Amino acid sequence: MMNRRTLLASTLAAPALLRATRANAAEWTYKWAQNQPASHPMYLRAQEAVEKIKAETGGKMEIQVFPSNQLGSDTDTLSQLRSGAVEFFNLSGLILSTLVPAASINGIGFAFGDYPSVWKAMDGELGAFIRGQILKANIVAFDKIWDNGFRHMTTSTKPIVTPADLVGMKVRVPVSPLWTSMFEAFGSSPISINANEMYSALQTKIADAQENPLATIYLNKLHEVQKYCSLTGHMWDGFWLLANRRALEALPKDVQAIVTKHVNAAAVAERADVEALNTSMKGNLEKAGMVFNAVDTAPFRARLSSAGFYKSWHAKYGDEAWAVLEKAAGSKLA
Ligand code: X2X
Repeated sequence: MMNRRTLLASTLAAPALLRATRANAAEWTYKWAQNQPASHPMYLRAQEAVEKIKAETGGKMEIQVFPSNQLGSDTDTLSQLRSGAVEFFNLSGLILSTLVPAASINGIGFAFGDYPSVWKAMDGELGAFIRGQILKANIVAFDKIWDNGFRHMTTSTKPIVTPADLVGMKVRVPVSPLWTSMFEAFGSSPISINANEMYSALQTKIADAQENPLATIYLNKLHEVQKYCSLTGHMWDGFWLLANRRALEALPKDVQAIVTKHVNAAAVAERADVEALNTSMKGNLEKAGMVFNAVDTAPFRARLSSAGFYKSWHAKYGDEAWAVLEKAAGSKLA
């Protein structure tokens, strides 16, 4: 509540504040959209980056970060990024694949077994290949992809122990042909739902299961509507930081360089934060009542194989892209 004294103080302070704002009037005011809540390192590190960008450009470049899909679902925000209504957007390459088909390739089931191989691939040849494809759609992907994590199954009904447990299960998946295809290969009934409607879809039992990294599960409170977590680690997924190309190139080169430097550094810091969270969140989720089980992944991978999943995606991406993926994965994916 404002009493007389604070009211007076704020009235007196106002002119000085106004002057300060005018002196530092931003020349560019851009929007940066994300789908995770403000408690997620993706938001915290983005916030840090925009403050550094503002300081280093003397207040000329002002970027506002919008967490929790405040500007719309991922599908909507991708349209806004293309039109220029939103200038920056963290988006899973798998969802971006509705526009840039090759962008889902890192999500192929069981391609990566650990973080070092993920970063080697995404900071190396595979990531460069994907960013090249994204640029063809007039969208710029900054070099360093942000971590979402290795994805695990959660359900409200039963633990997933063998591939047979997935048969017939209504699984919420993000809006992406790769996800649908993968859960069809498992014999599930995948339902495409954007992240901003995931909680309510699970709550109302439109879906009985979903899959996400532990940090994302916890920070989105999915333990409130899911009981079991089965550590399948069936794929790794990250968030590219995308920029509308026209908006980025409208900035002077030195401002572009400042933005690039800080967002890439933020991504690298976010990776460490999320990796730590993805380890520590198991305890938090258990305390919240979630029941965990370890999973032998070999039969799941064999199931994808026998369902023709690898063969059909190899054909879709083409030999060249598939060779880059297999090289990064360090094994044949068939
Ligand atoms: O929608 C999801 O499940 C999420 C949050 O992991 C993605 O952005 C792909």
